[in-house]
Formats: sequence, C-alpha cells, structure tokens
Amino acid sequence: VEDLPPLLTGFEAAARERLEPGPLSYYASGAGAEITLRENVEAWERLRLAPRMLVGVETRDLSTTLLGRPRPHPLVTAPMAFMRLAHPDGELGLARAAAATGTPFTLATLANTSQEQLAAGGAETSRWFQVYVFRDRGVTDALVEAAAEHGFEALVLTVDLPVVGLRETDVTLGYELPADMPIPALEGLNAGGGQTLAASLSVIDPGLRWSDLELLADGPLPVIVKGVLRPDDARHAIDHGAAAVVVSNHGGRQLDTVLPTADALPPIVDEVGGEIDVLVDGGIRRGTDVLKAVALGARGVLVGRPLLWGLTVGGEAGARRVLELLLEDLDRSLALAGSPRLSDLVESLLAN
Ligand code: LAC
Repeated sequence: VEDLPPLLTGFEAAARERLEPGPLSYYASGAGAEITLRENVEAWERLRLAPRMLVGVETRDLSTTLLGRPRPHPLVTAPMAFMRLAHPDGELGLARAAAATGTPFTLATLANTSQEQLAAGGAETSRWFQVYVFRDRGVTDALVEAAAEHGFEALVLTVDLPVVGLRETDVTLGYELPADMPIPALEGLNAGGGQTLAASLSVIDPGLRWSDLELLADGPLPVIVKGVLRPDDARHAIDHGAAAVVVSNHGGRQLDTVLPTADALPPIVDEVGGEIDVLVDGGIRRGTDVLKAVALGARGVLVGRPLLWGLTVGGEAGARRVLELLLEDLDRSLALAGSPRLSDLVESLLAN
C-alpha cells in the first residue's frame, strides 16, 4: 500500500502506464472528438467558489440522505463494465473498497462478476444493480428479479445507450474482449468474449421507451434513471415511476458535444429536485467537484474513471485509497469553504 500514489492525479498517470492499449482505450475514451469528455471536467473546474470565513469548522459532517436512507457521504461508485480489464480483483475489489468507505457500489450488467458472486463476496455495503435492457427481454427480466433476491437496494436503468457511441480509439485498435473473460449476463446470448466491445454491446435493445421504465418501476426495487440531461426528461422519469435520476452523459462516451453535467444539473434540480433525488456524474475528479455538485442540488455523486485508475494501480487497496483521498479532499474543501456540514451546502457558495 505504501507504493500507492499520494495524490488522486497520480493514479491516472500510473494507470495509463500500466494498462495495455485496448483496455486503456476502452476506459479512457470518450465518443467522437471527445469534446464532452473534456468539458465534463472543465465545467466543474470553471465554477468559482465564494467561501465563508470564521464560522468554526473544527467538526465536519459529510453525511446525507439518499434514496431515503442516511449515508456517511454522497459518493456512489458509478456503474462500469468489465472491471477485470483493470485488475484481477475486478468488481469485488471495488465493492470491498466501497464497503470500507461506506460507499454504495453499483454492479454493471456487463460486469465480470455475477450478482451471486458479489453478494457472497463479503462486501458489506449498499449494492445497486445497473440495468441494460437486452433485446432478449427474458435475460433482463431474470437479472432484475435476481437483483431483488440477492439483496440489491435499487436498479440503475441506463437510458443513454440505445446504440453505442463512436469511441474512435476503440475502433482504430479493433480491440476484442479476451475470449476467456467471464461476462455472466451474456452467457447464452452468443455475445461477449472474443468480440469487439461494440459488438458485445449490440445485445442492448435500441427500442427502449418510457413505458419500459414503468414496467421496471412496478417491480420490487426503486429505479434510478441514469442518463438524463433535460428537465423534461427528468419529468418523464418521475411520471413513469423513477425514484431518482442521474444527470449523466455516460462519461462523455455516447453522444459527443452534449452539455456537460455541471451545466445540465441546475435546471433539472429546479424542475424535479423537490420531488425526487437528483444525482450526477461525469468529470468528478476532486473534492471541490463533489462540493459544487452538492451545492447545486445533487443528493448523490457518482465517481467513475478515478476508481478504475485506483483499481488498475492497486486493486482493492488502490480503489480504496482513491475513495479515501476523494473523501479527505471533500472534508478539507468543506472546511475551507466555511460550510462544515455537507447537508447545509447552498448554491450561494458558488460565485457565478
Ligand atoms: C460503456 C458501456 C458498456 O460505456 O456502458 O462502454
């Protein structure tokens, strides 16, 4: 553990050196010219803070409430596919890191680890299951049903991938998933290992509609709709049974030149923030980014790539260190901003 980088930025640099070109491209790429990939980060960076002084910050409190439950802090692990491309610890490594830091863990449909394996893996934390609806609805129905049985707390329905975005470096490399890499959800679908990434994603149904959300929301688990960028779509999500929405552009991996999530968040909070939890992801790299997201009304903040870099560099310990560094930075930022209680963060801390 001593040889882990001391700063968050060090993990990305170390991971980029360590990963083979194919997996690195898969994780690091955005779609198209990668405008949104870049602007997600820049949009948090360009928000300016107006901190308060002399309010007494010797005690800080990062706790919040999300999906009706008390949480020690607002972070959640973003759903990410194929974590064994990063490290043999894979999803279990990140889930244990999440558990060690009180962070809900989201298992992707396209994980290398099954729901059973995760549930049995000793990662005692809230588990969410990310849903891709397949053309073969029977497979999805079975996964959704099993999620409730395996103690998952919520479903995260990804709505921004009717077809896969054009990730140009993936196309150039023509990278194929290792043929022996397990992808439990794809077993029996003649998809997965030994195929290009785009081909393995072609099992996803491009015909998904709001009425499908309603069917899912009729089940036993609350449904968080991930991939909303417009207030009217957030309204549709509520009208069709969503328990929460994640303002997300899929980490800049889908439609390029969509608006960055820091810009999409405020109008969506205005529209539905009083009714359901609004979460956000995309470009979260530092504690100040989390602080700004919460000040703009986000109840939860999903972290993606930084955790993959942590997993790559140090497996479970590396992912855990990244979460700890982010939480330390959030704590420090709250102190410096003169808003020691996260739940008291207000938009007036932003200067612009
Ligand atoms: C991706 C899909 C799998 O972004 O969510 O690659």
